[in-house]
Amino acid sequence: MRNAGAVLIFLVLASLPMITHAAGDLTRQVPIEVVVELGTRDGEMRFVPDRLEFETGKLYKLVLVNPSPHKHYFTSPTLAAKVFTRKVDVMYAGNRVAEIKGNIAEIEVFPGGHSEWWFVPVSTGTFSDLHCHVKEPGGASHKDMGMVGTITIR
Ligand SMILES: [Cu+2]
Repeated sequence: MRNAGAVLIFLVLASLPMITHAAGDLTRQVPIEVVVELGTRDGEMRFVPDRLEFETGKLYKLVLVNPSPHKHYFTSPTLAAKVFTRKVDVMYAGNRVAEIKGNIAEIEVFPGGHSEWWFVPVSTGTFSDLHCHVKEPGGASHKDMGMVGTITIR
C-alpha cells in the first residue's frame, strides 16, 4: 500500500506542469499593429479611426501618425490605466530616434510626426475618454471640434 501511495503522489506531481502552464513574457510577443491618424491632411479634427479595440494579454504596437498641419494629443486616462507599457518609440524619417520606458499617460505628436506605443492591455472595459486637448487660438479645443474616440478592451 505504501507503494501505491507513492505512485499516486508521483502521478499528481507529474501532471502539475500541464495544470500550471504559464504564458511567459507577454511583452515579447509579435506585436499587433494598429494605426491611428491624429487629424487629417486637410486639417479635420478627428481620430481616424475613432473606435479602437484591443484584447487583454496581447502585445500591441499603436502607431500614432499626425498627417495634419496641427499638433495633437492622444489622451485616454482609462487606456493608460488599463495597459502595461513596454515602451514608446519616437520615429523620425522611418528610424527610431528615442525609446521611452515607463508608464505613459498621453502622447503628443507634432505635424508630420509619428510615435509607436507598445503595450499589453491587462483589464477590460469600454470607455469614451479618448480626446485631444489642444486649444486653438480662438479658445476651442480639438475635443470640442470632434477629436474624441471610444476604446474597447475585451
Ligand atoms: Cu488635436
